[in-house]
Amino acid sequence: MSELLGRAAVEEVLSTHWLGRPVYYFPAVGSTNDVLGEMARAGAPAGTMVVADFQSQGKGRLNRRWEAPAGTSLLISLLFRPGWPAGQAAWLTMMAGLAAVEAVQAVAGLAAGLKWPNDLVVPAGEGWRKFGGLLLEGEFAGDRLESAILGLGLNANIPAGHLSPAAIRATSLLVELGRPVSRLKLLAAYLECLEFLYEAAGEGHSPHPAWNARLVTLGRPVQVSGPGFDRPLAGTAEATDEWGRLLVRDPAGVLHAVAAGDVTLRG
Ligand code: BT5
Repeated sequence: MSELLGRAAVEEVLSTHWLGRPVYYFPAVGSTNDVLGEMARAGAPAGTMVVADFQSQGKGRLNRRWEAPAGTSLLISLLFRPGWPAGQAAWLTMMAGLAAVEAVQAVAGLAAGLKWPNDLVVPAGEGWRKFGGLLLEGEFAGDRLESAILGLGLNANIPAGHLSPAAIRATSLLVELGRPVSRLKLLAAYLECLEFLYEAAGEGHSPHPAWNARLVTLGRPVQVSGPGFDRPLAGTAEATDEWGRLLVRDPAGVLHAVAAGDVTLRG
């Protein structure tokens, strides 16, 4: 079992100016995104963070579940109030993915990648194994992203036998490295990097090139499925665009820009 979290312990390691402040720590919650969502509606400031050691109703996309044993993971949500054009919302997921793999590299020495659109993965054979995921929930006012809750679940120290049985190809940093990783150090590194990227984005620096370079899915035969598809789209994942859409070339040569979905490798 890794070190305990807790508000004081988190505050002590934070090196950010505003991101992750104030900190609200809960030993157990339903979902950190839901708790922070309520705080946001009550006027919480940008930067507010909710950290938990256990979630009974952890959420993935499309009402899927995010499952992690108590005290083993990073389960956090951050509040942003960007005021960006709505189409730019995916930048937050991009920046968070980049910050998470940078943190994993810096703290654990593990080269990680990103699987479009929101997975943290390590390469494994021809494919990958997932050790984390991001969940962005936005509130829009007209064409503006008024506020956004950015959730991160990162399997730091989940032992092999305790990975969610529902999860396909799940792993943890502990499983990959054979030793536990400090969740506090990971958290501090994640926030520092994310704050830097967010401020750079405010000055017009797009996270897209760096994010695109970390994607493990490009140039490969894929199948994309999801609520927006009558049947799965098969093709080659050629590239992504500035707004995070996956550009898939089908066998007839038509290029499809996919905003949301699930990607699996073909063949
Ligand atoms: C995600 O969704 O990957 C986003 C996960 C975000 C979780 C964080 S935790 C803090 C914050 N508060 C919340 O309530 N949520 C966020 P998606 O791409 O839809 O993937 C969900 C799928 O991942 C599930 O259907 C399982 O197959 C798999 N899964 C569940 N738990 C997992 C785990 N611990 N590790 C790897 N895969 C898992």
